[in-house]
Amino acid sequence: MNESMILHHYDASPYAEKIRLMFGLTHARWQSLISPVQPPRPNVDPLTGGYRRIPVAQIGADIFCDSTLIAREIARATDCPALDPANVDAATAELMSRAEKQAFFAAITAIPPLRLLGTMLLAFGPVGTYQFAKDRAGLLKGGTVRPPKGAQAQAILDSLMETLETRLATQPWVGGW
Ligand SMILES: N[C@@H](CCC(=O)N[C@@H](CS)C(=O)NCC(=O)O)C(=O)O
Repeated sequence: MNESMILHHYDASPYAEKIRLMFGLTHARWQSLISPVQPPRPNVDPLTGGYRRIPVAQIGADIFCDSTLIAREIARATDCPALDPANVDAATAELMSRAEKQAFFAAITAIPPLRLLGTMLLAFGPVGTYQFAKDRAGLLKGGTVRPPKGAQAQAILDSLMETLETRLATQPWVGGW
């Protein structure tokens, strides 16, 4: 990349981790700007005009909202077309969709509630945990997504892991070339 990308992100974001791994794989130069885990995010809110997801990337005055667009930009800038989600085969696209939709929620709801609470209390403290839970509950409110719970969530994760195991048994990459 000529001009390095600024990534607005936070450690625990799996979507941001996907992008951080792409930086590592391509040896791209990038700059990190850590955001709070929930709005308000004074560092990024003025740039995104209401888009509230993480990660967000910035190159000069250009802002990239959504990890698919960010991945495409990294693929273009580093001449690594295999990283462009538009270039993956149908089976890999299906796997990505499972990982980013069902498994994204299942990874949280498969954790026993008390353990999840303990983890959040350690990470955010009591007030932060209340604020975080309220924020995320608000995100789901009124939406059509109903996260899987308990055994159902675990089954989704197990099935994803099984698919990954099967693929990696015969090829060095989960997808791409
Ligand atoms: N389609 C988006 C989804 C990103 C997403 O849902 N990110 C989570 C964090 S991993 C998020 O923004 N959660 C709410 C928040 O942080 O405000 C993408 O691919 O970038």
